[in-house]
Amino acid sequence: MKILLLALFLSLGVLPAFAQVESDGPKIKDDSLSVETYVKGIPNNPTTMTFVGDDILVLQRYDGQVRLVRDGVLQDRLVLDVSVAKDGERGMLGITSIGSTVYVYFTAADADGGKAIENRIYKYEWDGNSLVNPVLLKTLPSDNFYHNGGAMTNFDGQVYAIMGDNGNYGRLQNRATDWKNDTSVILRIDPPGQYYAMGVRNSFGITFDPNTGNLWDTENGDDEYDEINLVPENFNSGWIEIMGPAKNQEQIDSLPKYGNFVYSDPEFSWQRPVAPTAISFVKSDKLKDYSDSVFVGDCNTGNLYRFKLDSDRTGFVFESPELADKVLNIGESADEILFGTDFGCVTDIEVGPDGLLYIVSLSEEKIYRIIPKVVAEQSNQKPDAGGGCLIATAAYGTELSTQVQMLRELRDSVLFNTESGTTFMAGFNQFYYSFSPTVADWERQSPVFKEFVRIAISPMLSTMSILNYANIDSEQEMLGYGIGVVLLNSAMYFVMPILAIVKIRQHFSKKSN
Ligand SMILES: [Ca+2]
Ligand SMILES: [Ca+2]
Ligand SMILES: [Ca+2]
Ligand SMILES: [Ca+2]
Repeated sequence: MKILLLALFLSLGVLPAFAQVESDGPKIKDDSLSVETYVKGIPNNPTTMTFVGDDILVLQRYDGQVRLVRDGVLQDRLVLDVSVAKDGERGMLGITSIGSTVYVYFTAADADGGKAIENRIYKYEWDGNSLVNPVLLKTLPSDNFYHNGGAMTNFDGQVYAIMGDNGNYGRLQNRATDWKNDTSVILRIDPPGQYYAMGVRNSFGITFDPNTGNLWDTENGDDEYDEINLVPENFNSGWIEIMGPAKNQEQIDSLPKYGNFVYSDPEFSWQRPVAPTAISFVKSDKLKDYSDSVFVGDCNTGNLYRFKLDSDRTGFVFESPELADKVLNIGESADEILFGTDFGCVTDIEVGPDGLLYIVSLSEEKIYRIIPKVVAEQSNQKPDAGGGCLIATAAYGTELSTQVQMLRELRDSVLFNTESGTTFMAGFNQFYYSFSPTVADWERQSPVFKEFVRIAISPMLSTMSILNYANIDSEQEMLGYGIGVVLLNSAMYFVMPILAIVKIRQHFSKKSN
């Protein structure tokens, strides 16, 4: 019986739990949450990531590649490969996306690891497999290997990028001397526009507060004062004259005027530099306790910081009197803002479409994720992560096709509603995932095979749709209808797939020889 059902539900499936808890890795303070390694072994300095649907695109700084993470697995095939410089802080630096439009920031070179030409921001289209149709939107200087910025974000259809001083010291750096365009600024990239902010030494993190629409950044100081800033439009962060809070009003008044940019102090500073990087707000049903928080990573100490926002979300609240001056001075305790440790060099933090918090660690070559323990346990018992249907998805090109939606509906509303359905899915899942990614890959590689699968699963899909129309609310009915549909399909789907897979295997092994 079980085998018959396995054949029947060939095209249904649920994500396996690839992620696993590491024994010695990052630690976090909140006992109700755990840290999982979501992906490991991302080579060549992973920097920033962006979500496209349920997939992650992650950048490799040294080789100019964009890699795809699908269902927690780093895919072999390339999404994009450009030539980048990799000395100092150059390389594949920033990525952000709006729907299927993806923006990438990198230091272009004549060859990987070669001579830097300039920093570039391209726009691409994500076709589900690779980044296509490149459009060069912006070139930026890369005169020096340091302070090349690179972090990008978007809000309300506007794309922003941040650029460091790159060794230039002129009017954009609060000096009344010659100056170079497009340094120490936050830029409006698409649509293009005037500088959003100036006076930034260097930065590896900008993000928007989804609740207020306010922009925030992290900034890297010289030998003291790293910063977190609320960044209103026409913000002047004060570099090179001021880093960290201004000493007094005279110091602020002495800044040379540039346009209508206005200086303000950071919301928080570390007197001893930690090299803060990514910054992220947490709007998530699964992490509701942190809706009033900002998470920040760093590259020097491996810490993950959590800051509590004040009621109008324009600054932080601290309990410790030591932090009342908004500065973690040398010798003061970071306890209150310390959320996690041992994350290595953090280069990106983002809430995924599943509401979990994802963290890229460049030094550990991993993406971690923070998940409520109750959610982790639930997904182990009932491994429904809302994905699946790999074969049908590949055959019909998109998860949004009516056929794939029908299968998903069937799985969620019919199968999971009965005990035998749920039990079946748990067992089926293991079996299905032993071969379905391979079949799905074949489909993507071969249009002929894809068409074949589409034709082959069509009769099954139409008979299975009976289950959706049938009013199944008891165990007997579930089994009754199930057996009926199985009998309709078993002859075809027992013999056919086995024959097909054997044939295709021969075909592909011949091809690869
Ligand atoms: Ca990101
Ligand atoms: Ca390359
Ligand atoms: Ca500043
Ligand atoms: Ca202090």
